[in-house]
Amino acid sequence: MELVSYMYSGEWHYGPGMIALAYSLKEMGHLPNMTWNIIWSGDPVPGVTDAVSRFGFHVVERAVSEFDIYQSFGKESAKKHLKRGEVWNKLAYLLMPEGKRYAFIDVDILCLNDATEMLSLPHFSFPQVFIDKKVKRVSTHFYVASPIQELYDEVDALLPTRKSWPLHDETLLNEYIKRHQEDSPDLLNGLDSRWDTNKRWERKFNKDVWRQHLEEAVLLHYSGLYKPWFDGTWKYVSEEDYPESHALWHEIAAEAARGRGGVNDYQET
Ligand SMILES: [Mn+2]
Repeated sequence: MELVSYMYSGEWHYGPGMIALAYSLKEMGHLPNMTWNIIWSGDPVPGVTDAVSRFGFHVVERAVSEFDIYQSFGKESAKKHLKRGEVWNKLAYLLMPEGKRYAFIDVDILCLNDATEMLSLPHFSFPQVFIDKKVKRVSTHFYVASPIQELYDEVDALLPTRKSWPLHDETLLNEYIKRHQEDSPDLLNGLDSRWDTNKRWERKFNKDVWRQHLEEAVLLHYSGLYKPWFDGTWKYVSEEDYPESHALWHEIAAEAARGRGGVNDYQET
């Protein structure tokens, strides 16, 4: 089992998120030393790899541009439908060598409780979320899978047929699962809400329910455009306020900075 993450290295990069996640996976998650494959779109953000290595992960960097990610799947005609590689980032595990299980993890996540169960999760373990009372879809900020040639080929065939992907890679995966679940009802290992706790629940549930979720959460996802580390610097979106979740992130990021021997170790760019 290895970890895989995709990192965008533009102006609003996720470097601080990755460092806080690495620290939390070690300290709260009790994960053993693992290989963490970081797939960079563009140049690596300085300091991130060192910080993650210092927490005990063996970092393997793959510098591929968004275009390379696309190209590795072939199909020239699909190029025009791509926006910043969004369709591909959470399918980045498909670029990894076959024969292993990978845990793909977004870097806008904190680990809050023991995550060692992750090591024994089977192929195609996804959190499942309801889009309405009946229909479930999988969510892709964290999942465990082995690269599948068939999925790779289907993505390649599907991409040129659509102009937009409302949920980007999630749309692709959900379509794939829908098509194959009839033949293989056991295709999917659905994960419970401990793997899918979201900062937005801070306003969706009352305080007691929200805090109960936090107590049990293995992973807390900071979804949406506005990330806690953008505080005071994000000029495009006036995003909603999640004071408890954001305070928690800052608390853990500060601990992570101390754990690395000082906040100034990490150079913001
Ligand atoms: Mn995310």
